[in-house]
Amino acid sequence: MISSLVPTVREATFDVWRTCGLTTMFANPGSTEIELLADLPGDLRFVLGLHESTVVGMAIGWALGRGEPALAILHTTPGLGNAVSAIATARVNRAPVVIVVGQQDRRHLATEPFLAGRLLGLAGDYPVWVDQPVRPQDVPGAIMRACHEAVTASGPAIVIVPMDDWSAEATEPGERAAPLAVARSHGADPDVVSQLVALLERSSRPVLVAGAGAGEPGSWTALIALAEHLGCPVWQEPFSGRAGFPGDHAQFAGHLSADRTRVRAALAQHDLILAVGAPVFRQYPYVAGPFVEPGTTVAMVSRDPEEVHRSTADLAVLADPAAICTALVAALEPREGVELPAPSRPEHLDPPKGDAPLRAAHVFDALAERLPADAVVIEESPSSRPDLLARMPARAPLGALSPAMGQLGFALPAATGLSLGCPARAVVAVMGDGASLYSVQGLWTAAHYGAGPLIVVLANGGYAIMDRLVEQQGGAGPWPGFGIDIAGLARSFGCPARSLATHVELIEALDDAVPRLGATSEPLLLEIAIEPEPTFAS
Ligand SMILES: Cc1ncc(C[n+]2csc(CCOP(=O)(O)OP(=O)(O)O)c2C)c(N)n1
Ligand SMILES: [Mg+2]
Repeated sequence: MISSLVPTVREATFDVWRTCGLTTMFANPGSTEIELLADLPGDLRFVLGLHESTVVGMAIGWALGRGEPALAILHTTPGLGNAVSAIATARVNRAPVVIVVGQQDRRHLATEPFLAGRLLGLAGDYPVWVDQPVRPQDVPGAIMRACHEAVTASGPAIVIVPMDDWSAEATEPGERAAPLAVARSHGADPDVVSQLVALLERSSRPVLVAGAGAGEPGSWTALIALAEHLGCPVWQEPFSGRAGFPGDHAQFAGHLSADRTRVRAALAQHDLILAVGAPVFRQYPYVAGPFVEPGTTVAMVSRDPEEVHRSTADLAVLADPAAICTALVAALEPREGVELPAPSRPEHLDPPKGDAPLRAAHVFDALAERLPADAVVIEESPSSRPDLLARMPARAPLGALSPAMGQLGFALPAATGLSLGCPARAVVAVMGDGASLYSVQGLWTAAHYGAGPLIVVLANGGYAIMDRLVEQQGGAGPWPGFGIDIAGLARSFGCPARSLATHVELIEALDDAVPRLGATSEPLLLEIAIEPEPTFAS
């Protein structure tokens, strides 16, 4: 950064253009683009077109001729409207063009002032990507992402920018939702692999982060091989939809937390982070600041273009994780004697004393001791999720699944579908009592069609996570607790069910049910009374 002053969104955008090689802009401007274009720095070249279809047409020619993305600037509805036929041409001629469209001032857009544009759908579905950044600070990252989107999909990508955004203060480049560089690989292209090899060879303390995208059997095996070759710790990405690495492996460090402060702390001792099958990074509560400590290099590999394009990484690789991991093992010297973290596995919880109630951890420990290594555990127990993940490590591909969209009511039908699809596999859904009520009628289907999952319902009498979250805000929620006879409901749908409250009952029920999993064509629901967790941290 040249000056000590906080750069504006406009200055940060100019830096993005320089990084992306977008220093020539084709434009036909209007009043909504004055803030952007007044007193352009000398290294940015402005080329005026006298109608917007010629603006985009020139950008197409530039992009196709140079084999690089081009930049076009258009003026709200009149400009974008006039350019639509050329935008369609860019799509069909496969020209990567980044189009910045000016918009009226955010502060009175709601009142539809003169030149306020309904821009989002104006070019139809010809653009490969369209974005209206949620806040001014997201504009530079959105334009960088548009460049990646345009190149990956070979077409026009649009970012709509209200005129007052340009003068807003920018955030640090390390907080942009776009990687500095994207490499695209069919299989494991040597020039792409060599970029990752160079980063790993330069790194003295690398760390791997496994994501849901490494959960398929091929990636699972290839990532284990890479981790063992590098001798480095492996974390599971925050709030993952699926395990990408065995939780019982000696190099498994744990599940990353879902806020930036704790992600930074967990990865602080490493100079290189390589996320495999995961974006950088999935979060839950918003916390300001960068994802990593200054000086840390971040790379990621994913087959999902959206994950690649929005990751806050130095290098993002669009490729098959299995192919890349295998190629890295072949290209790198094995590392010996790297210090591994002591994984923070919770102590086994002793049975409750006297009349003390069961806790979720008792259920998790008892299940983990009994389930076969290839069991599928579908987690949907919001307030005890971190404990479940820590106590019930995935040991095989598909060993741990979660509703990645936050949709309660997924685990029960997913367990039914899994049991029907893979009848020889032990399938367990662990659900909150609240969660179970979103899909309890699914038990009828499981019973009727002979699916054999075990449905464990943690009955704590309400929405414990909501209670903990509202307490953290210093308030109280208006939602009541509830005591619903879920085992009774299950029986009414034709599903065998039991209600349990003691450790003895728990052990006896699991000793009976678990050995039959994968061999039974009858579902079973266990409603287990537990006390609500006293605290919650995602
Ligand atoms: C379909 C749907 N509606 C609402 C929510 C919001 N929500 C998240 S957690 C929660 C309460 C969960 O209660 P429960 O399953 O009993 O788990 P506990 O917090 O008690 O562990 C709710 C309502 C959601 N995630 N999905
Ligand atoms: Mg509950």
